[in-house]
Amino acid sequence: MEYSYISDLRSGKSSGTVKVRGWVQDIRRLKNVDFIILRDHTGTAQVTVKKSSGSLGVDPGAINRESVIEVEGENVQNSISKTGTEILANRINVINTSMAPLPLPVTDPVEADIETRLNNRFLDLRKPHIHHIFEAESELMWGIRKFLHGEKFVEVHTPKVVAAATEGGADLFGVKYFEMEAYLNQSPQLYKEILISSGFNRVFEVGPAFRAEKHNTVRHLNEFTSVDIEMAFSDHNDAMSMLERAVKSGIGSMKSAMDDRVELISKIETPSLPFPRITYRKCIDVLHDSNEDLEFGLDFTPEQLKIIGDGFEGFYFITEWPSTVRPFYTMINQQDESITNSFDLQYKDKEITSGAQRVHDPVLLEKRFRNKGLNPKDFEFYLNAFRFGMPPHAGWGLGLERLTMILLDLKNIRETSLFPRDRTRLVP
Ligand code: AMO
Repeated sequence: MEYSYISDLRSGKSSGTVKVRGWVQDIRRLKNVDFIILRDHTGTAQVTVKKSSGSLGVDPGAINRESVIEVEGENVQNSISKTGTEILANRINVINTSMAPLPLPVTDPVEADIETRLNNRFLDLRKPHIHHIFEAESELMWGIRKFLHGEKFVEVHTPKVVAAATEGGADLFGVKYFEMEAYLNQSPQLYKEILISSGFNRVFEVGPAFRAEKHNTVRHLNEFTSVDIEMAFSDHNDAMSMLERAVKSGIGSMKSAMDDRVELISKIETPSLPFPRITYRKCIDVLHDSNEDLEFGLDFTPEQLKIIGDGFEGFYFITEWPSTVRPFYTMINQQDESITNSFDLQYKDKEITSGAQRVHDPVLLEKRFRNKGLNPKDFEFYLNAFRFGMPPHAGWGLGLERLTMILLDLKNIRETSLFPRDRTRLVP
């Protein structure tokens, strides 16, 4: 007999005698009957063990919570049972016993603090509402992937152990690479651009990015998942259009797959396009009007982004960032050299994505390196790709954990990373 998932019992897909397996979430013992709440990744079912049934093979009272068992029995629809599904057990087999007590309860209504939860992440992830975050993230990513495939992007995989910094030298993790000095990559930026010179018209990558940022905040991880694209013969406006459509596709996928699992997701509105845009200069005016002054050429603080974000319902772009705050690869605006053809996608006060048209002229690129105090010689492998025919190009990098966090209205980015890496956490 094949095994059923618990959701199949509820939907009526499996009926009669069934076999299910999962974790013992709870056991309630009454005089003549024991109830086991059995959980698999699709839900919970009540397993009813009549004391008179005798020859089940095990004593339910001796099974520790969170042990893995399999149950064979009759599936009956039961509107009285909390789970809506009842299995009258004929046979129970304990596959693997859990130790007791549990270091973290799986069903406790009072949530433990985040550090205790992360220390015991394997148990924390068994909680359905925590598990659903990652199913939602997967659906979100699937919607973005599907969209990019439809737009003829090629998925690529670039090295994570590299010789040069892309997003500023200070935030690099150094690693020993045999007799050479190496770093963990901060972004696939240089490689995705090289691939444009290699004749890939459109590329995307979903992979880890490492930032040795020392600050411990609810928005930063030291290893995060970067969703990157790069497109040839394109500018920042093309990249923004691709981004808003990718985000919409991701949200659509998440909503249609998760509606019944996460109540909150049904409340997320599918955004209408195009997303509103505001220039950096206009943001300074907004800040000025609310008595917060910012000098042109500096980055916004979280408090300033909150004031700017208050003017928008949801997603919006901040465009035309000053060249002082954008990396060397960002294209200078042809009319005004103090600004760049760049953008950030914001949701309220949170930055989700950075992107830009890139410099494609190798002479200008060398100048940009020098202006930023960098030595072009350290980037020869990158510069070479610009010297033998590089098309104009543009792209963006999106933080997957941040997007999931804002969509699910979670307060800490660690909630959206399975095994977060932060300033003090390297285990599990
Ligand atoms: P940037 O450095 O702005 O741009 O990063 C892009 C996006 O990645 C996410 N992100 C982070 N998420 C969690 N923790 C962090 N420490 C962290 N740092 C960044 C954010 C951010 O918007 N090469 C460019 C992209 C490009 O122009 O294509 C880059 O990496 O959501």
